[in-house]
Amino acid sequence: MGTLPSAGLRSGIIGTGFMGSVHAHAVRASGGLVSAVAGSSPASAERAAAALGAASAATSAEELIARDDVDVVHICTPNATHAELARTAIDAGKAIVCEKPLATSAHDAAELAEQAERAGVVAAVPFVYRFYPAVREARGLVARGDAGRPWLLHGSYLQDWLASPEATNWRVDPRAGGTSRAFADIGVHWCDLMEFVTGQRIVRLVASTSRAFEERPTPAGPAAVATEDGATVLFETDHGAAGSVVVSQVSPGRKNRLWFSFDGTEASLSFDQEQPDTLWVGRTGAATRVAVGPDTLTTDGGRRYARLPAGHPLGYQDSFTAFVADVYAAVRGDAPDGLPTFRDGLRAAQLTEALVASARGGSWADVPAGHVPSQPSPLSPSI
Ligand code: SOE
Repeated sequence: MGTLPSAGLRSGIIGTGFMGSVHAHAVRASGGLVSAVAGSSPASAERAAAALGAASAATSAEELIARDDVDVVHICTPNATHAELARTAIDAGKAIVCEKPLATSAHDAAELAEQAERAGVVAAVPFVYRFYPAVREARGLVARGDAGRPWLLHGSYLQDWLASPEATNWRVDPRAGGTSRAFADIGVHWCDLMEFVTGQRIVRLVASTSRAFEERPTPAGPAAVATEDGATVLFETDHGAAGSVVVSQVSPGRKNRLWFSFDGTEASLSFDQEQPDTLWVGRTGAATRVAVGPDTLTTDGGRRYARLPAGHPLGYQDSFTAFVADVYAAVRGDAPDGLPTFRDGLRAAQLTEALVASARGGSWADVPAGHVPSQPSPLSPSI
C-alpha cells in the first residue's frame, strides 16, 4: 500500500451480493470511499457500482486489487474463492477484509494468516457480532470477575432462509461453499463470540450434523445435498467449562437468532442478536435487563461501542460499521482492542474441521490450541 490519502480511506469491494452492500454501507458510514466494485462479470460490476454509489466498476477482481485508488480490499465472494483473492491482495500490499470462512481448509487459512503477518498488512475477518455494545459489556463483566467463574456456556444460532426444500444458494454446494455449511457460515460466529467474551478456548468437541431436506434445486435439476442444514455440538474449554450450541438454517421464524447464555458462578450473561439493545444479567437475587447506552453500561468496551443514548437501538449494520471503522483505525496505525484478524479466521477453520471430523467419526475431536486470546480470562485454567 502506498501513501495513505489524507481524506477517507478508499475501499474496493469484490462481490455484489447482500454482504457486498453491507460492506459498502459500512465503508461510507466510517468515512471511507467505495472507489471500485468488482463482480462476476463487468456488467454485474457496473450494476453494483450504480446501486452502491461506487466511484467506478472494475473489470475483474484482479484489476480491482491492483488499482492505486484502492487501499482496502473487501472480499465478499463465494467461500472457495477467498483464499486465492486474499493471497493476491496480500501480495499487492493491500489491507484486507475477507468474509468468513477465510478459507475452506485450516491449512490455507494458516498460510494466509502467516503471509499477512509477514507482509505486515492489516488483515481482518468480519466477526462483527463482537461489535455490539452488549457483547463488549458482557466481555468486560467477565474480565472484571462480575460473573464469577463461567462454567456453562450454551446457546444457539438459528436462521430460516433455507427453510424450504425449494430454497438454494451457492453455499449449499461444497465446491463453492466448503464441506460444512451451517456451522462454517453461522456456527463459527457463535464460537467466536463465546471465546471472545469468556476468554476461554474450545479444546475438544463432539458434533452431530443433520439435514432437513435431502434434495435441493440446482441449475441441472434437483440434486442430493452434501452440506448440513444443522449441527448440534457439545464442547469443553481450556478452563474446564462445558458447553453446547445448536446451529440451523432451517428453523422457521428464526431469522438471525444468535443467542447465548454464559453462566458463571456469580451471574449469567445472556444476549439475543434480534434484541440487541439489552444485555440480560441474571443473579440468584434478581435478573436485570441492562439497557445499552453510554450512561448505562459500566465497562470501557461497552461504553466505547454504545454510540447512542439508551433506547436508540444499534443493529447489525451499525456493528458492521464499527468493525470497518476499527479496520480503518488499524490501517492508520492504531491497535483497536478485539479486532478480528486472519488468526481468528484460522481459528474458525480449525473449529470447522474438528466439527466435520467429529460428525463423520461419531467421536470427540480435539481442536488445536490456536493463538493466545486477545484477552486472557481472569480465571484459573483448571477447575
Ligand atoms: C448468511 O447466513 C449470513 O449472512 C452469514 O453469512 C453472516 O455471516 C451472518 O452474519 C448473517 O447471515
